[in-house]
Amino acid sequence: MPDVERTLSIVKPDAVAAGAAGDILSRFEKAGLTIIALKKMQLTQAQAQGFYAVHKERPFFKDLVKFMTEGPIVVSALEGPDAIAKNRELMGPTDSTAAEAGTIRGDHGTDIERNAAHGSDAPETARIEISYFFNATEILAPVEALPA
Ligand code: 3AN
Repeated sequence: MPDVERTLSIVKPDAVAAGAAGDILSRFEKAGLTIIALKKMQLTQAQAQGFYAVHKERPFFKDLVKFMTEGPIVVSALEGPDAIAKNRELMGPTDSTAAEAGTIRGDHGTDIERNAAHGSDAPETARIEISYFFNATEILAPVEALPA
């Protein structure tokens, strides 16, 4: 049995501006992932810098922060069997020019930076990234976790 995992997804400003947020969320649901938290927001510079802090020494950091703050994003927490790998498979590779048609980045991305979507890369980063955007009351708890 695959592990039931949670992952953080971001529909990035390029895909939101193109009106592709609904298509992208629908791909997650069709693949068996459940949206357990969802919001639309525009990141401040500080929020984008904090989210991508692991990349702060990389040459593309400044441009990445500029891109991620240029317009609204749609952030969701997804839950389901192998959610982390499944989301990354649906997205395709980081570089949209290398992504196959039928993947999110192949259909909605432009290049390595303007690549339509983000997905967590491991369980520990998923936990940190979900809590960066959602507090406990914003995440749908499984029924069995609710008090009787
Ligand atoms: P992924 O989002 O596929 O896990 P990461 O974590 O390596 O990729 O990179 C985070 C984000 O930084 C990417 N989604 C992309 O927007 C941007 N990025 C990564 N590598 C480059 C690069 N060489 N040039 C420009 N932007 C990049």
